[in-house]
Amino acid sequence: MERTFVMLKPDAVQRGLIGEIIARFEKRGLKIIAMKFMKVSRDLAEKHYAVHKGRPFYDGLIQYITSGPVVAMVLQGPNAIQVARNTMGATNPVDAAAGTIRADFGLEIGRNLVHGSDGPETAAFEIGLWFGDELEDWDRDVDRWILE
Ligand code: D4T
Repeated sequence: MERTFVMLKPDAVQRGLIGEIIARFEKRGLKIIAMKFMKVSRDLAEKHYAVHKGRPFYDGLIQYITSGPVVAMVLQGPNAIQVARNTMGATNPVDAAAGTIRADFGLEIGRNLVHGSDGPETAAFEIGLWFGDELEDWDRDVDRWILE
């Protein structure tokens, strides 16, 4: 089953949206197999966003992501990477479809509330970076009503 890394960024935490955002992933049917509430160190932020180093928004992005606690998690399910990204909406909330997290709660790309891995390799890298092997797969009784 596919796994993806999702992070509720500091604006989501500061605005009291943790519950509402996690509920959307849960209700969709994705299974949480790891989760932690934590402050992000500069070192972790730089590793996570290494692909963006040198881009004009990089410094602001590192500042934003290290500015307060985040909620990091690993979600599991069929096509979890794409399903999570569709649930979040386009990177820029202006372009996000109505009903997605970024459209419903956001206005600007620099405060877009959530992060989700963008492909299988990124997901493997990010899950390893944030959680190592601290994943807890579990039997969810309701799965037979979510997965055929
Ligand atoms: P994340 O990584 O936060 O889930 O976003 P995406 O995967 O959807 O988008 P991304 O990697 O292209 O961008 C990473 C992060 O940088 C911020 N950003 C991006 C920004 O502030 N200004 C910009 O012009 C871009 C392209 C938003 C998300």
